[in-house]
Amino acid sequence: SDSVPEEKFSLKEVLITFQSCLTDNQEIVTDSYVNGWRGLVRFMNSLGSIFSFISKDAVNKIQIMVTHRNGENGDKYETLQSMVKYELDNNLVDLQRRAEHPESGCRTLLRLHRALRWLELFLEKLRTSTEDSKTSVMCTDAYNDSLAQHHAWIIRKAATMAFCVLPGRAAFFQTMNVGSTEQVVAMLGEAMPFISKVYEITEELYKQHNLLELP
Ligand code: 1PW
Repeated sequence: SDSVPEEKFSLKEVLITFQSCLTDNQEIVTDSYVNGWRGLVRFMNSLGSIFSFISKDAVNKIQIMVTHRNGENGDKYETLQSMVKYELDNNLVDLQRRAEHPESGCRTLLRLHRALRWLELFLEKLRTSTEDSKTSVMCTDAYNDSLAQHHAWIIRKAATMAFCVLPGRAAFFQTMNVGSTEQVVAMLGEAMPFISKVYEITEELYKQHNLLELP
């Protein structure tokens, strides 16, 4: 199912949404991708108010994608592949600097795509962590290996400060609402391949069209 239940939050439901992103011919369904991100935002918000500054930008980006999808040419945004083709064919992407199309689907999605890599690295660290591992350290390492290189100094500073107050590993696993530590680790083992697959296909799509550095 595409929907994320409102009442009982479970990270498993969120990760499964990313599974439903993929069509039979390996295209990524925009609505499912956006729904996956809605779930991630709810997860971030459940980590405490300090994370709301981080989720705020994701919420903005989600809204931009929804606006494209609900617009006159919404059908062109059905998959990420059709979006890229439509926007490039019609010169709707700022390639050098942000100008006429500061909120293109392509540049907006790229920001979510980069953040998904962070999430992937972080969850993988959590999955293979031990009892004495620190969530703040795992989260910071994942960030420095991915998203940080695309962020200005001030954002990096603020993000790194937010990570410091992440709940410890045990509390963090409880926030996921999946069950025991063993169940969390098993769930992550099942769900991570879907996130990785979605990430890889998007990365390949952007690479093919030379869009990985969009301003
Ligand atoms: C614990 C769960 C972690 C899930 C990953 C969440 C990623 C959230 C994105 C971090 C945003 C930090 C503040 C915003 C920075 C923006 O400048 C930046 N946006 C992103 C998503 O990286 C770049 O967007 P911009 O300024 O080029 O429009």
